[in-house]
Amino acid sequence: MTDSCLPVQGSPGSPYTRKMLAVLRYRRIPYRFLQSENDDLPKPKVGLIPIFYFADDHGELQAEVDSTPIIRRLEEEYPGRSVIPADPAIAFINNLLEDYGDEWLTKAMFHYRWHYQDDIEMAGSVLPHYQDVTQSDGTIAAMKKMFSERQISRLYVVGSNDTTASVIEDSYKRFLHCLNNHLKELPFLMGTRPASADFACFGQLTQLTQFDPTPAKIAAASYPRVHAWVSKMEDHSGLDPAEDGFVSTTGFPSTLRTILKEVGRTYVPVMLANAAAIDQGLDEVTTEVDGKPWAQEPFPYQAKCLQWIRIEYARLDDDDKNRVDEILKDTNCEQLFIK
Ligand SMILES: N[C@@H](CCC(=O)N[C@@H](CS)C(=O)NCC(=O)O)C(=O)O
Repeated sequence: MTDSCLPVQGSPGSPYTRKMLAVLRYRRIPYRFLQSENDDLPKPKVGLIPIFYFADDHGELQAEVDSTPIIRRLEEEYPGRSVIPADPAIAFINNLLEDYGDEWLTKAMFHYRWHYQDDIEMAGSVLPHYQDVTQSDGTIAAMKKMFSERQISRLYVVGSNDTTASVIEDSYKRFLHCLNNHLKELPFLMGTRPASADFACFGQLTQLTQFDPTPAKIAAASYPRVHAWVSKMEDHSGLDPAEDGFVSTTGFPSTLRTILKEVGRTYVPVMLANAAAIDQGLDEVTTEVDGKPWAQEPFPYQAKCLQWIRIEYARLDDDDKNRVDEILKDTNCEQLFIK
């Protein structure tokens, strides 16, 4: 390929786009950010953003989506400044936290954005401009209506409904609290250098703490440290990571274990109930989170995520598995691997 800048299509309002742009900046991978659709480029198999265009062996661009495997592919194609810890046990914990960011925090993001009137108004008014800021007010108004109605009608996908609203909101507040405490000790989730879990949580938090008015107010009022962390995460191209900057299983930070307990309280029961519902062909997932009822439609992609985590766990050797088990003991995350 003549142009060595990796083309990426996405939008500033997309948490996964923000996750990936921040990875590219931190890793110093040259890219070009396409903020609108380009008909000359191939379409991905699934209509999601961000889309990465990788050249194949013949130099033809192929469209890829799904941030988690793309991060692993970038690790292979661009050496240095890795966001995946070298120790397999710590890498496993990182992957679990990355999935929590991608698959659980996104529930809070989507819920707040399309549940509350102030938030609907904000997202509905601003997001349509991201395609093209010169669009007329009339065009924007029509898009605002269409887009908001579509997104509100899809709240069920992430499991936001009257039963789950308070569970999702309580979990967002607890996560901010735990992250804030952790950041008093360490600048990143996995140590003194950023890992893919940081980027996943960051992506969702760009919207939650800095865009959508209801969750942003909560963050600004009580967690200015987290607000600042999010702004800093956007561009760590100037950070020089220490080779041994990731945490280790000996002396594992207690504040990170507290975050894992939060993961075990919410993400774990819902991921398990979701996978069980899909296995049994049920049309509703029901469980309890934190003693409160949870009900949503099954989400097949999240059952796959659980399968990937289980495969990864099964691949750990005995020593790595023991060290992971020791960290996850009594966090409820260990339930993910008990069949
Ligand atoms: N698992 C995917 C999720 C990507 C995703 O859900 N993207 C959202 C935007 S943030 C999307 O494209 N939704 C489809 C739509 O809005 O039509 C990833 O990690 O990249």
